[in-house]
Amino acid sequence: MKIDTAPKIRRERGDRERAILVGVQLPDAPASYREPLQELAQLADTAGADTIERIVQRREKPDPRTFIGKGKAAEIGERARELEADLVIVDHDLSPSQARNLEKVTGGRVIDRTELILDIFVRRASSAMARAQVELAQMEYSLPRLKRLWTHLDREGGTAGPGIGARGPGEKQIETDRRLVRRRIRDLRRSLETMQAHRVRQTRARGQYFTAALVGYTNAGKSTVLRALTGADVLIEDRLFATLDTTTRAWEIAPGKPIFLSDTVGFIRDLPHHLVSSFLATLEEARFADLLLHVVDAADPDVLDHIEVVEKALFDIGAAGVPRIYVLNQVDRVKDGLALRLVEERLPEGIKTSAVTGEGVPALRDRVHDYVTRRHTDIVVEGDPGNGRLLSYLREWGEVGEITYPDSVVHLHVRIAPRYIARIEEAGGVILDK
Ligand SMILES: Nc1nc2c(ncn2[C@@H]2O[C@H](COP(=O)(O)OP(=O)(O)OP(=O)(O)O)[C@@H](O)[C@H]2O)c(=O)[nH]1
Ligand SMILES: [Mg+2]
Repeated sequence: MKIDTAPKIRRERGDRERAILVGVQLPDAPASYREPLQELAQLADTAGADTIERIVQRREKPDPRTFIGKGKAAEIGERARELEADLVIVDHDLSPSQARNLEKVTGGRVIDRTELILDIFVRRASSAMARAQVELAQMEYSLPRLKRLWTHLDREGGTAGPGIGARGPGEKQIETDRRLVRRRIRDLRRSLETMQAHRVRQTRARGQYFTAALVGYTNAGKSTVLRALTGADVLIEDRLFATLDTTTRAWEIAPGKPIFLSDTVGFIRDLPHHLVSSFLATLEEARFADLLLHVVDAADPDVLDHIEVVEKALFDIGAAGVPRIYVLNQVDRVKDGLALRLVEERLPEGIKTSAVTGEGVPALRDRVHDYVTRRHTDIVVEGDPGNGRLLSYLREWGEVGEITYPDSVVHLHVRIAPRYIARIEEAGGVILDK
């Protein structure tokens, strides 16, 4: 099959590509994009391309044929040749025909923001599940764009022109490829379902435990917070999308009181919808958590926008209703006190931390501990005095207070979270009193 799923940024022999970044500033762009192409440059860097020039064009609306104006596109092509650029990266989503037209006008390789993000995911996905999710997103993205690969055949084939019903070899090939891609999409969906079912079984096995998930904008410091809290040895990098897989760690919020804490894939403005839908399975971790720790980079000038992007994404994946604790991370890097105050105003309950210096980490742990135990209720459980299993279950999941021995039974006064009450009877206890 001739579907090109290789990374679009080529990095053979370890050398990096030279990219020109192009953005269009539309009137409705958020005012806060002080450096409109900053994030794109970071994405390009993560994918293996150096930014050699940034070009921003102001427009009322995108050009339907080329997105940027045709004259500007020709100019960019000129500049690309002058600077010996390898490719042009456009900070927007291009329709298949806009991408095609732009390549014609500039005379070089053009990729859009979605392709760039997909590219990073392709490079970084390492688990079977992440790889399948990325490939699915890639296939869905390329389906409407297959023609682009084959247009040269139409020209070379010398078969009937573009008349109605005329089909050159390119057309037939596209049909074949489309069928192959659709079949691959079906297969991928099926194997993802199987992997997902396995995951659900794993998650269920943790069902009686309290679970929390770290969520947030990419590069906010989620993995660093996971490490600071649990000591987990996870990948931490000053790169976008370092984490693509969910890592779950047991975390003792108090001696002998573990909960589970998961690190998740980060969000970004305009995350390609193919990726969101194919990564839904990974994001379920957030959806089914008892508590979210929304980590923000308090030192980022665009932090307020990032918070909105994440909140909207959480809404889209069905996690809007999960309670949250906000973590204002990277306070050690904050230089602008006023900007920090704005974040604090937006998130008055947030906890200021530095996952690097450790500042605020104990306060975060206490807050989570309070949250987990706040919902505890006091109950009295009756059991057999010889039932060691009951006592150890209650000691593990609750705080056992007074113990009395009326007649030949034992009464245990316990403070415990509602989620653990159901299993007391399985352990041979009878709940007397709530
Ligand atoms: N100075 C400082 N740097 C931090 C802090 N927290 C994280 N970092 C740095 O920020 C960068 C990103 O941290 P990660 O933990 O990888 O961020 P993430 O949110 O997991 O990012 P993705 O997995 O890429 O979405 C790394 O270079 C960290 O060392 C902090 O509190 N202070
Ligand atoms: Mg991470």
